Amino acid sequence: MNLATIQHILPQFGIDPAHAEINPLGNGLINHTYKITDHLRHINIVLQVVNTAVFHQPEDIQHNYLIVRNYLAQTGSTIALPRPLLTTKGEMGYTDDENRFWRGFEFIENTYSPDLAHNTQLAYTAARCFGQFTHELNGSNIHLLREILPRFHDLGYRFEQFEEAILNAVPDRKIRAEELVDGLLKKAYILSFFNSILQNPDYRIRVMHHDTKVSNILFNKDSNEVVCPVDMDTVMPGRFYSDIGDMIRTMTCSVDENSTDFNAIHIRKEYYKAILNGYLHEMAHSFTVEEMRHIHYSGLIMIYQQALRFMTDFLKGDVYYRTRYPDHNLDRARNQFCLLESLEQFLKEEYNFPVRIPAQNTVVPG
Ligand code: GN1
Ligand code: MG
Repeated sequence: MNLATIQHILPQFGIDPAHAEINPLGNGLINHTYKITDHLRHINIVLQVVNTAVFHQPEDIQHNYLIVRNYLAQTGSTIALPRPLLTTKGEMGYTDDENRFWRGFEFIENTYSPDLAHNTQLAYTAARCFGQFTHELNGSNIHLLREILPRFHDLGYRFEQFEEAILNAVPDRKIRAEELVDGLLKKAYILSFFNSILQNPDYRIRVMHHDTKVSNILFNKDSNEVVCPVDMDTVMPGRFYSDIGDMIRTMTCSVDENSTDFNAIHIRKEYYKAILNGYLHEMAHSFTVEEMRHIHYSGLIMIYQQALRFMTDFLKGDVYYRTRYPDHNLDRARNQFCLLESLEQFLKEEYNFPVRIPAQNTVVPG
């Protein structure tokens, strides 16, 4: 986003661009986020432009945000989400002439968000934070929440999109991806498990964050305590595997999803356990017996899904994720595939997890 565009928007939020400093914040693949320093009023705000090609109804994001924020506040939760900033017209956001949706938040001072889970303590703390989030929203009315991105973490849907992308692939990309595509097709046992839970009421519909990277948590700079989770764009109804699974995906590996050092990709046992312990510390009593039993499927589902999504985008010619070089999505898919294989290996060794047996009656030890 160029500077002039942002400057042009600032008056909508009551900020004089002549006295404002603009700095990029975070590194999301979908939305752009900025820290705006208003030198006249001596305040900082967070300004975000929501990608409406992905989020067709940004009002729904704001709707869910208010419901969740109010519920947490009313029930005395320690999770206090940033106050949304209204436009000068008193609205929750501003749509510009190019149909981009802009919204603002209070900037919470003296906080930071880690780029990686640098130690197991941090992984544990992050897992507790997202566990607490879902746990404390247990009593809220899930029907009030809108499904912001339909079928977002629906593995069946992601697999369908993957199959469709194979059929219609850009020819030279299809060739470059062939071996990996085959590898991905062979992991469809995870899909069988997924399909088996869909109509089963023992797997509840819960409020899920759906993007549980450690960089989506604010920590206090002095105490290093959690302040709150952020990036609520995908807060909506979901199932047990989403949040813990995405933490396993993003925190158990020593390198991130953009790394091409494929040999370095492996599940770090202590991190896996820290995430499980932290999440279950908050969620164990909320989970049903079935959810607890199949908790180890969480990482498998989420890593497999992300591999399929990156591969799908590669085959379609990079239409969704922001990329920095031509094979970026292919490399990301390979990265996630390596992580998936490492997780399978780890689960087998550590929990004697029978990942290849049809999942329906699988009992997960310990
Ligand atoms: C996207 O933009 P970001 O980084 O918050 C994506 C997530 C993926 C992630 C992969 C709306 O999140 O689902 O896991 O990239 N969000 C959307 O890095 O598709
Ligand atoms: Mg996000």
